[in-house]
This record gives sequence, structure tokens and C-alpha cells, in this order.
Amino acid sequence: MNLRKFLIPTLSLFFVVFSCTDEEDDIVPIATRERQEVYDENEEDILTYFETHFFNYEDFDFADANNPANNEFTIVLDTISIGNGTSDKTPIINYLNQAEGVFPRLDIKIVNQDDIDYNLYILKIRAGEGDNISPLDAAAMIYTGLTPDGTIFDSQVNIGLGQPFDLSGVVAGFREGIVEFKTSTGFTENADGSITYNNHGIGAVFMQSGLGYFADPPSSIDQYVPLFFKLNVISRSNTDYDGDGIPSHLEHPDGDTTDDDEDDTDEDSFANYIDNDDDGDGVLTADEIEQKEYEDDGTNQFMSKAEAQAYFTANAATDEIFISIEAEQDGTYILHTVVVPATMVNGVSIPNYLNSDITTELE
Ligand SMILES: [Ca+2]
Ligand SMILES: [Ca+2]
Ligand SMILES: [Ca+2]
Ligand SMILES: [Ca+2]
Repeated sequence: MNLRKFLIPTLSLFFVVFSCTDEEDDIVPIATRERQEVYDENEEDILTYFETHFFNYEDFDFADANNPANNEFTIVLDTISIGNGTSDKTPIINYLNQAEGVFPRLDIKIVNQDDIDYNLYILKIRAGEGDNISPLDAAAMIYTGLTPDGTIFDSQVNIGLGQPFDLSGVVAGFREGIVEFKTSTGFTENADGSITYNNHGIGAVFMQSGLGYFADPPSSIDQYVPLFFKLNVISRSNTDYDGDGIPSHLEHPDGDTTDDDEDDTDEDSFANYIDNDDDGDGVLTADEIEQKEYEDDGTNQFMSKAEAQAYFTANAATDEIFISIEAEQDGTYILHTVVVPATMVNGVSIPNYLNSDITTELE
């Protein structure tokens, strides 16, 4: 199942659903609940959960987080109780306020939505050693979505089955949690043909309903319940929503997708990542830059990502930026870059596609 199926609908507090009573056949509006009230209730439920539950921390080597044995680890959450012999387990709440760099750790990220500062709880088992992820990227991961009572409403247990999905289409709490981890550094092919990813971020996010589905959840769960997602974050890839050749994540320099104004160069109310003429000079951004691809180093094909990366490092022009390395079916790789000409303005180098005084078309 794909998370995109569960886009957050834009609901206001005035949204109503109608139901009919048997007796009178009347239409009775049922108001959507107050977000603050649901937040307070969910917050209490989540903290109670942390006090009464533990995870399988004994199965993870925290002394050597990059021990290959850790790569197959996924979180299992369970109740602390005398009845099931787990009364001596460490509750999740104990990982709150850990010193920097100590794992496992339970971090709180404040996410403002609908005028509420939400506490998004992020349980980090391992931060990950690969790439940073932007909220505007697509990402591939192994995940399970569940509610506090253990009901699983969504999951992807095998990365081979799923393509990276755009993080812009998932619930806010999931997206804001994912970007706190890093991707894998690569993978190992096992004797049986299966794939093990290495050194990726592992953890879970716990969110109040307002950062999830709120009044409009998947049919298998109730309205207004907190959501938990267990995560193994595998890889990221670029999106380019406006098709202008500049990856979305490079059109949001501050990484803050909630405040479009900061990254709207021509102030036309379309943020740069959804604006194909970023400086509003009438020349499309795609025509003010030059997209390039390299299949070899001038002689030999790139036989690994590392070769393509090394070629870029050694040969990139000063105004050329790295975009991606694409794997080909035949086992070779293509290096994608973009040349972004810039002009000095008052001692600062400004890309021409962000400078309406320069209208030179390259193509
Ligand atoms: Ca773009
Ligand atoms: Ca704009
Ligand atoms: Ca743009
Ligand atoms: Ca332009």
C-alpha cells in the first residue's frame, strides 16, 4: 500500500458530516472536533504509552551501531507487564532528554500546524550514515504504520516492492520524522539474492492525530487516534515539481517547506520549487541553465557510482552543480549535472535564473 493514498484533506473546523437518525430522518451536522482538544488528549495517550511500553533494544548493538547485524533490525514495540515477564524492561520514556549523541534517544521536534505547536516524538535507534533528506524529496523506506492499540493500517515491509514516494504527499508527522534520519550508504546482495541495506537510519515517529489523518483516517482505524510509524529509511531521490531542471530541494535553501515566502524570488506567490520562471523575467529557468549528462570519463564508461562521483569532483566547472547518478540497466552509470551561470551583483554571485536583469537564453 502506498502512503500517497492517504493525502491529508484540507479540513476546517467548520467542516461537517451529516448523518440521519432513524426516527426523524433529520439531517444532524456533526462538527469536526477541536484540534487543540484532540491534541491534548493524544499527547496524554502518547506519554502514557511511552511509560508502559518498551522496544526490543536488546536485539540492537548500540556499542557498534554500524555492526552489519544491526542492518536487519526493525523495532518491535511491546507492553511492560508482570504477566508477560517484561516488568524489568526499560520504558521508552526513559530515552527522553538523552545527552547529544547517545542512542537510543527520544527527541521532541516542534511542528507547527493549524496554529498548534505539536510535539512530534522521534525515537532514534540509529541516525543513519548516508544522505540527508529534504521534505521536498522522494524517499524509499521500509515502514509500518500503527495505532497505540497495535492496529496496523499501512506498511511496506520490502523495499523492492515500492518506488520512492514524494514526501509532499504524506502526512506531516511522517514527513517531519523521516527528515530527521539519514539514508543507507549502500547495499549488500546476499547469497539468496535478497538485499541488505547498510548503515541506514532506524527509528520510529509518534504523532498526535493532527499531524496525521485527524478526522479522515484510513477505514481500518478510528478518527482522532495517535499514529506511530516504525521506519527504516533507505534512500532519497530528487523531485522537480516545476520541471525547471533545478531539484526541488535546491529551491528551498532553508529546508523549510512551511514558509513559501522565503523562497519566492520574484514574489509572485509561487515558491521557487513550483515556479518555472523563478525570477519572473520572462525567460524560463530551464533556459537560463544548462542540464548535462555524462556517460563516461571521456574514454571509459562509469562502472560504479563512485567513479561517476569522482569524475564530477575532479572535473566539475565552478558553476556546475551535482544533480544525481543514475543506474543503467547494463550496470553502468550516468552522471547528471546542471550548469548554473551566475553574475556578480554587489560582490555576491547570483545565479542568472534568480536575477531578472539577466535574460540570456542558453538553449
Ligand atoms: Ca525545480
Ligand atoms: Ca515565484
Ligand atoms: Ca523553480
Ligand atoms: Ca527567468
